[in-house]
Amino acid sequence: MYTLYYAPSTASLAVHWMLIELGVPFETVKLDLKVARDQDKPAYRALNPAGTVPTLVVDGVPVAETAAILMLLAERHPEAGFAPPPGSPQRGPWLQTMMHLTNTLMPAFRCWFYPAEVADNDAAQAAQGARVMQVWDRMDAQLADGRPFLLGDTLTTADFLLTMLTRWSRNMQRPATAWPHLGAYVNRMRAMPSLREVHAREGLTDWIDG
Ligand SMILES: N[C@@H](CCC(=O)N[C@@H](CS)C(=O)NCC(=O)O)C(=O)O
Repeated sequence: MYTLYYAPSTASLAVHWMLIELGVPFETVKLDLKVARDQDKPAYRALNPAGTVPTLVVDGVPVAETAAILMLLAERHPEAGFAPPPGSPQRGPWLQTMMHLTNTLMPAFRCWFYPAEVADNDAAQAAQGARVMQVWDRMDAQLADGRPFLLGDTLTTADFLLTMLTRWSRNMQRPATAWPHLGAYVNRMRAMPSLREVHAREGLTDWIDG
């Protein structure tokens, strides 16, 4: 059994979306990160010492870190094909992409959204925005051959993660959708019923319709 601790419009969206796409049963617990600050309460810190969302409790065991949860779900549901199997040619590029998105792009966004955690000034925030745009350049180049998904012909965990992260740029001066190939990719992903469904379940109306 799965229980997802989430907050609307945050990093938990990728996991929430993947669970819907997998069609597996799960329960949700919604956290208020702003007013009640549920992430700081001892009961939640016992599940996730970092006090972040998402946390997915898997048969009683709490697991944090978005990329790790996506990869774990792919491993537990191999029939969905959301991760290239060990030993397959795409395994290396998939691992590389997941690590790149979680090690490079997510921290740049974290610093952009939480400037007080680093240097809270306009120049520092602009530097993080530039780091984000460098990743969009790279993703755009990867998608330039018209492949439907980030790693080729197959939907993988990298698509759940990348698409969610492109959403995070919606209020930036130059959002991910401004890149031609990345923008076309995002539009294809936005047509997926499961992505539309997770927006509805989380009460989100912006971005999904462009
Ligand atoms: N490295 C974590 C980062 C998750 C993260 O930063 N989540 C944010 C929401 S997008 C959060 O929980 N913020 C609340 C807080 O830090 O107090 C992951 O990949 O899951």
